[in-house]
Amino acid sequence: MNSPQTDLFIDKGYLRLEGFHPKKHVAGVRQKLLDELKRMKALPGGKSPLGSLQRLPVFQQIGKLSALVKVPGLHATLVTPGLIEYVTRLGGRTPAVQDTQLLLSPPQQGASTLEGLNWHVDISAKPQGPLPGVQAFFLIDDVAPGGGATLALAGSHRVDTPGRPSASRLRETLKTSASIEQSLQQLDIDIVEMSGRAGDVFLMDLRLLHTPSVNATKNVRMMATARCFFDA
Ligand SMILES: O=C(O)CCC(=O)C(=O)O
Repeated sequence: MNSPQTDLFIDKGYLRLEGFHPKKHVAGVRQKLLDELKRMKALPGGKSPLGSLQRLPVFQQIGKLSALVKVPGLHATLVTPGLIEYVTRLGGRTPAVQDTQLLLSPPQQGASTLEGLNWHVDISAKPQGPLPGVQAFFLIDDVAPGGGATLALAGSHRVDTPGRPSASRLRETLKTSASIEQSLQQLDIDIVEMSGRAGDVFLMDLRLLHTPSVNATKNVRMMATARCFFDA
């Protein structure tokens, strides 16, 4: 990893690593997911659990669908020694890595929107403190814009520090602004959509606000995530 990349991570709170895993490397996981989804659809007597997903709120559909499918070897395939080395260099020490979770979204959940999303952070940590951890997001299949990829707010890990917006102003903007993207630009905060190609990886400072998004495409969104924590 070169220093401009480290600088970008420190400043924006994320890195986009295009083709980090060769497409072939994730193809087995993708195929297994496609087989599992096909098997569930074909269950006799209308017993497919996929039909009942549509009755759930959009973001609950993700947790439910992801829990229905198991892929042996998922973690070892995605969280490779090379990935851990990358994260170790960002944090300056070896992380404790949680098990990898699937992030699957059903197709055609509705129209893409920035309204009503579930912006959150997974831990509470000081913006001026050391990096508490890194969350890795893996693309198992190509994910088009509007295809349900995770969204993150670049720069939001530094709220309440000099020259950056306050946490309350940012939250208010996300809740009440009529044109969220424009309002965020005025705060020097960019929306990062983690769309791209199978094999791409995003590394995100755990302090960054992020949210699931609505999958407006005809394809299942196939991603996975693993959280890496540094000791305080
Ligand atoms: O489904 C998603 O893309 C969001 C994932 C998320 O919010 C998380 O893993 O903390």
